[in-house]
Amino acid sequence: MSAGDFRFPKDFLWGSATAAYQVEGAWNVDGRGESIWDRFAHTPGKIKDGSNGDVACDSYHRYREDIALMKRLGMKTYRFSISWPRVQPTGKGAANAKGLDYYRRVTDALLEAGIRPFPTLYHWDLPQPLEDAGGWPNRDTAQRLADYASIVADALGDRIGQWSIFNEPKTFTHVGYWQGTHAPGRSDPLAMLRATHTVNLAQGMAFRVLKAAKAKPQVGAVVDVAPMNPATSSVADMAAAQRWHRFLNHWFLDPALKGRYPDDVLPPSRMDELLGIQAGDANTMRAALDFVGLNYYSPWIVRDAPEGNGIPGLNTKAEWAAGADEKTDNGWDIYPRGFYEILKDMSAHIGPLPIEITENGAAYNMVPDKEGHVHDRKRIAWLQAHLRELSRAISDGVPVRAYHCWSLLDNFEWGEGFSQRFGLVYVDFPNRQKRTIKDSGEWYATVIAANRVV
Ligand code: IFM
Repeated sequence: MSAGDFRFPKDFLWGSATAAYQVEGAWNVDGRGESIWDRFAHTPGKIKDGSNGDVACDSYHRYREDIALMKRLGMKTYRFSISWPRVQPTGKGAANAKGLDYYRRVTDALLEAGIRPFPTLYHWDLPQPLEDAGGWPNRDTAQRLADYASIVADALGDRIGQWSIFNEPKTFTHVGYWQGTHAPGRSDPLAMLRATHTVNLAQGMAFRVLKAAKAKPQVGAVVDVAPMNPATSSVADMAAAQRWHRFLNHWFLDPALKGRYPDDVLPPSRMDELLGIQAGDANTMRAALDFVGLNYYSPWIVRDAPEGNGIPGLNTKAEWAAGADEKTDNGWDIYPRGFYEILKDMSAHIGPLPIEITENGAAYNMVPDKEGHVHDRKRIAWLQAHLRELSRAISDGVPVRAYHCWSLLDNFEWGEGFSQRFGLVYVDFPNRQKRTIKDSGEWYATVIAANRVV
């Protein structure tokens, strides 16, 4: 490979990703139940711009238009999520036939367009009644997820070849139950720890359910990962960065692949009590994952915090930063090299399992010019730099087989509402949801067509 010529393997899959609550809208249509994100976003003061996902991109009604856009850009894989309260409104009991029909229609339309349907079972929208019963810190929620998985597998299991179970379990447990800035908005570090254990149990249980589906699918985990850089070269900061690395990057993979939690994060004598571990849990958590999905945005800087941080023994203070001068519009550091670093690192950790990049992208908030064009050159530069690092990692032996840009569309960015735009396609929300392919979308189409980045 010469400088300026970054190639990808033959049959590499290019596509994009979205999530149900961020794009679907139709929050109370056709029998959909309430999720924790409906409740959270409807609570004044929780979302930066006071918005919510009630309508979002209205993809519930416009999915055909969105699939046509993907096809026009040459995409071959679409990572979307299934809304739990749309298919099982209270998180328990009977399925909602209209909700399942929607995902059948989406799946069939993708297949017809020659695009791989790649669903995620859970992208953060827990049915509210399950949160009222204790949410993820309540271990019963694991069985609820397995039941929901079985409903979805019965309905779609004949036509899906690859499933992901959770999206970013670290983010929804930490930000939802510890920091409290995402739904359900709790600030309880010990509840967060319990939540992580329930999620690991649920992952193993749902894995077995999905593996039994008709199409004999591959089933994987999607985790958000990042290099954890020590704030200084002191022994204490370096050890803290290692603890944070294991807690964030390995916490939801080791239980599946090894049947145990990473060492040296929690005090060994208190693990069972803090996580609520019971006899047999190691086997329940195990899942021989067929692939691992990795999401990458930006690294962390970590320092030792002997004063503690609410998690017994963890003693870290971590910042979502890389010390870079340049930032995206939502203030995240731009550090493409971190993509290469974490891919090498995670690949060494998980062994020869295939990897998919399930999310990677940037928030830039350019709007259309007078002619209606969106010249988002900064996003092109961001993607180009990251794709070069990805190509380097692949050349160095990391077995990555797919890349999903986050996101296909500008959408509801959780606590940031609609203030941050990640899309390759601009969405004019007040103007009848008009979609406009940005310059970055056209550029991405040329990358896909050439299967290389210059
Ligand atoms: O929008 C989110 C997505 O839902 C999960 N990963 C990070 C994205 C950007 O913040």
